[in-house]
Amino acid sequence: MEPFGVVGIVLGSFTSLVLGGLLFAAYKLGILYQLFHKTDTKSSKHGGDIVAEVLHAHGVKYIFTLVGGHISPILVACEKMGIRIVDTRHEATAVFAADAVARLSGTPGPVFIEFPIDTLYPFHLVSKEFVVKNPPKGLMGRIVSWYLHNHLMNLFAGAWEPRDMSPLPVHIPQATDNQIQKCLELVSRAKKPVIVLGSQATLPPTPVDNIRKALEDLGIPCFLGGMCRGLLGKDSPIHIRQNRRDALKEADVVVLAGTVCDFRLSYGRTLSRRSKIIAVNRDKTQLLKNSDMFWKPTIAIQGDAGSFLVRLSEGLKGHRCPEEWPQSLKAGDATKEAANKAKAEEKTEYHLNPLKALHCVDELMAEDSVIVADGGDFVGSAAYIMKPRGPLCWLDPGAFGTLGVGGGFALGAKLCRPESEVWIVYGDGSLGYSIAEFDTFTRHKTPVIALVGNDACWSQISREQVPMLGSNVACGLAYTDYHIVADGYGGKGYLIGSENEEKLNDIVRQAQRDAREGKAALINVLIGKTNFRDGSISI
Ligand SMILES: Cc1ncc(C[n+]2csc(CCOP(=O)(O)OP(=O)(O)O)c2C)c(N)n1
Repeated sequence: MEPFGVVGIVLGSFTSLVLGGLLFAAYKLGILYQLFHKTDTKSSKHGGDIVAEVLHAHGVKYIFTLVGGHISPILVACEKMGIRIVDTRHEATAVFAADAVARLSGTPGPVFIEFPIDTLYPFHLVSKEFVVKNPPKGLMGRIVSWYLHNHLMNLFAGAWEPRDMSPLPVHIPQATDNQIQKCLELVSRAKKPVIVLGSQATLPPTPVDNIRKALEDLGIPCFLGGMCRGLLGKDSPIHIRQNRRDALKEADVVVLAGTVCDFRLSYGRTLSRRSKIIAVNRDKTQLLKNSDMFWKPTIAIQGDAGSFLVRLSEGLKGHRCPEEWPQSLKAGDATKEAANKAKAEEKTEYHLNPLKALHCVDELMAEDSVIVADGGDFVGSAAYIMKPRGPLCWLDPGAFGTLGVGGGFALGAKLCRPESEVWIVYGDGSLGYSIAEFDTFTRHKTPVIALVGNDACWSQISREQVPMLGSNVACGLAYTDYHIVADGYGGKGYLIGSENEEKLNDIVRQAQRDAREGKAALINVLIGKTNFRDGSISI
């Protein structure tokens, strides 16, 4: 090879290396992007406007918030767009309110998005922040200034170009025809089938009323947990509320529809090895949780529980579960409920029997009521005694029992269902997290009703901490005048103790009237102790 040729090749590859490097740097620094997308330095538009446009395009009706400069542009733009801004007294309430709206309206779940603040304000304000007060002298100073200017221009390059803001499709896994066929065969042969439904079964796309109809057509006894409480209405012949453990031991086929084998089903140990188990869950990890260790699915389907139940009932048209089975379980319910009623009439050593207060509200509450559960023992009792009247009429924090959801859930629920009575059943401990939201209920005209079981104690914890560890440390509260706090925030507060126990019904009715007239109400019921919750999980 000629010596000049060698030099030429070496130079050629060096030049392309340099060119490639420059191109890469221009790409990384956004210089290439700026060649095709201009920066409008005169526009007063800002990133908050784009967020508002996207939310609007997604049909968002409410924003729950607690204001801050880092989100002001979003709030102002959303308000202009006609989205209602509901400002709360604690951010946690804002999040719980959004969660409630998602659950009641069908937006599928939470998403976290973080915006750097310089993406949210208009060019003329952001550009001021990019001016270096004391730039270094010489070449370094020039490089820093150029870098910041370039970053600024890049940030706004093409920012206001039209773009598609419509919602992205959601992928929902579904059972295959083959899986459905196998399930039809199992269920059609079953003598004692049981369906256990968890919150996931209420998620879109299947409307809850269609799921209810499917379950009624199947005639299979159902246990309803989480958001499914109320799915079958108040007095359904196939809704079984008590003795779940015994029913599951006796069942020959169990359908876990969106239910997870976590601590609530003793990690799957509640299921019998003799039963055929059909498990349906959208999420694979949840679907198989603790399987092979404590339980074994006969058929495990990664799919939507609601759609599965509808297809099951369509496939089994004309077939019904033998009547005697739900009837025998229902008889067990009647016995247990009669015992609960009798327990509610027992006198506690001091103050009111908590079960009595719960029975009273259950009997008087409106048929369209939404019940929000926030607490420990008092709320645990409510879950047995109060009967949600229909689908999506019960909101609780779910598996972790996170205290503090009350104010936010109720706020979201009242906005979604302004005509409905919204009840919050609170323990006195959990009330403390969101009592300040009575201010929000007043300002935003969302008159809900709170029933507070005030035992001056974090009872669910105390109940086991004292016998196990011999101390009540950190479990004590006081019989605080929470009703006065509600008054102070512009609501209506009532106190019920043993001395005015006979007024319980009247006060509940008065609170209902207050809510209809636009005032949030709080009934502070001083309660005594019962052994109703002994033996239940308390962590
Ligand atoms: C955010 C949060 N903190 C702590 C707990 C633990 N915890 C579970 S039940 C409970 C007691 C609740 O007391 P209260 O609301 O007064 O209801 P009660 O049990 O007295 O009826 C506590 C502290 C929890 N579940 N969530």
